[in-house]
Amino acid sequence: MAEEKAIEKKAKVADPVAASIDKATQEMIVRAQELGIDTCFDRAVTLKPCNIGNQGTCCKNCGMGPCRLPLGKGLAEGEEDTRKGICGATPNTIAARNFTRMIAAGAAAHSDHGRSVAEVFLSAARKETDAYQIKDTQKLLDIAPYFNVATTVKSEDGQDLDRDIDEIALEVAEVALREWGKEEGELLYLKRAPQPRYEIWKKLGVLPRNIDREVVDIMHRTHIGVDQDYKNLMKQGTRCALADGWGGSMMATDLQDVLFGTPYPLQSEANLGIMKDDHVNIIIHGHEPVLSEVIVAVSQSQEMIDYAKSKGAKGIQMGGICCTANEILQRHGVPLAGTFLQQELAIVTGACDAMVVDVQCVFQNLANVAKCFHTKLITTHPMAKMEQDNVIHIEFDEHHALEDAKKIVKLAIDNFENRKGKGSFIPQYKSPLIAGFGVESIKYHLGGTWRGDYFTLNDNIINGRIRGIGAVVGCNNVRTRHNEGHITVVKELIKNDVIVLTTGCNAIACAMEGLLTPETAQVYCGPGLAEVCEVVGIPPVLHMGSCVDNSRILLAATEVVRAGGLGKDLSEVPAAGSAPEWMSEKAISIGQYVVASGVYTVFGTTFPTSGAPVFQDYLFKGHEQLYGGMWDFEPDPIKHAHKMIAHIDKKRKALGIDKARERVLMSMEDRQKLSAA
Ligand code: NFS
Repeated sequence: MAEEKAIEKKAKVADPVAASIDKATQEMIVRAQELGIDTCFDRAVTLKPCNIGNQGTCCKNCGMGPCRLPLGKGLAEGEEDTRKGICGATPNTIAARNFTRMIAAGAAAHSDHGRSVAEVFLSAARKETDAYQIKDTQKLLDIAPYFNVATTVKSEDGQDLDRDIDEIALEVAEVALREWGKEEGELLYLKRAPQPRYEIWKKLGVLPRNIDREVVDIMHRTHIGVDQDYKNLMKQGTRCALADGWGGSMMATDLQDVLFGTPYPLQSEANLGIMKDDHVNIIIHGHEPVLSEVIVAVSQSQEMIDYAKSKGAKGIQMGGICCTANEILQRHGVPLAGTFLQQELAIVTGACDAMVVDVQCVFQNLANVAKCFHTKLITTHPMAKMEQDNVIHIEFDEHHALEDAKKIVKLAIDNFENRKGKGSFIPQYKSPLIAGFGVESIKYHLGGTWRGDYFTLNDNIINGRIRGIGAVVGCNNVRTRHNEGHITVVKELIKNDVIVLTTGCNAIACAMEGLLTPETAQVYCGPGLAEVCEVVGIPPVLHMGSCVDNSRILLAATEVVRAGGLGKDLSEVPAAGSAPEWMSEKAISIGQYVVASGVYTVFGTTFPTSGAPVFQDYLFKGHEQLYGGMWDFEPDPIKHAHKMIAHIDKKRKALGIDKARERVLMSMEDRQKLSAA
């Protein structure tokens, strides 16, 4: 009997190879299981998702429900859908309400992150803090006009004089911060989109008024008894998503760049193997770089390095998880410790002296895992605390940022000696990478010194060496094999000459797989893309930052339109979006603003509207008529990539550049035949 129970128990843990394609992850899953510590991979085996919620047709917006309307075997051709909730809500209404609420939550998370940055920016502009200064004055001058802030003043004799940079910073900070709650008008950054795109949004009535209002509007209209028309719900969903992509997220990126520096390509490494046995290991996890920036600076100070050495360590090794990882990587080269699904595993190494978290994508189970080791788990944000008693809360405030950061780093160093004799296990896997691409650096790299612009990229798309652009982004989802979707989609795209722009956990997955190096081009790319990468010296997969930095992808695509030859609007560019392993509400908000920006976007894993086919059809096909971009769902990664490629080819054909590609990709044999003829 006891034996049976043991077998039963054994059967309920994850199979490491089925759970992840990554060797480091597999080893750590095994180690956790040996130590009797459960991780998300094991919990996914025992905890099945709800099949009704999964379809988007469970309504729990009032106390009469939850009203659960599963689709069952589906509807026969012509069969009427008679499902309805207590109030009469149809599956379309319920799925649309749930979907728009996901957008609201996602937009709120990104945009509140943006607000925090704007607040710190204001403090810096007012010189209330020593920890932050304006680092990139050129970027400040570049963005000021979008906030209607003048960068020059007229002298008495009519000459343009440069305005004081501090004055500009202060005005930008004040105007930017107002974007969250201003009473009238529309978001200022919307005008950064190509004019025809802006006109579409205007015509359809989806120009966001301010950021907070669009979120509140969704919460109101999805309350019981308000909006009961799925199209009208999605109109607001779009408005809110645009407030994220072309508002909160875009301002987060820009203000971070001004404060912390605009990223330029740099080298680093990725995966759990970046941790070091003889160093103090500090893992930073979460999203907002206002804290991590200062922690990185403090941990690199001689004072702290000496202190670490005095405690017997050789130095301090920082590593990042999730989007904080991408932020400190792209600006400082701090290595990536892993993706969203590796957060518990970083502690299971036994070598993590402190894990510092702020907001978003942080597992509550970290506290339970930390209990089994010496690891100090430190929460830092007033909005994100944990109930477990082993968690230390050090509230971070920009006004005493340096002291807070010092306290945290010291705590980690003091904890180093508690690791002694307990044994650690760091999986020996890491890959080299190049990260830190953005609108500015693409301009430089693909434009060259003489023609610093997007013409070269456009030329290569027009002549067919580059087939198109794939934006592959988003999370890991434990319901699918860790990183398999990400890597398969990306490899299939570059094999077919589609250059990939990546952010978020996809960027980390690509880094772990070694795809973020120029050498990758010769191994995995089709001949056209390989040639371009070799000539220019870039990887075929460009790391563009964290998830709020998807705004960089929007602006890069806008530059492509501006450079000419590839249409007048984003919807005409041979490009497609993808989130092969999405899981978060932020991903839904991103998907919606990318679709509303005119881009075909495919999601993998699962789709949260499958129980409402009419509504889903509206997202998948109806949106194309409205926005020129639409959603799609494809869990098979190879088919997923080929749907993107088919869309890219459709756009090439519409632009009349499909023939060029056929010429470029002719084999040597074909060419010889031609010249013989
Ligand atoms: Ni994006 Fe960042 Fe990762 Fe998904 Fe979470 S880290 S903001 S939400 S899981 S990509």
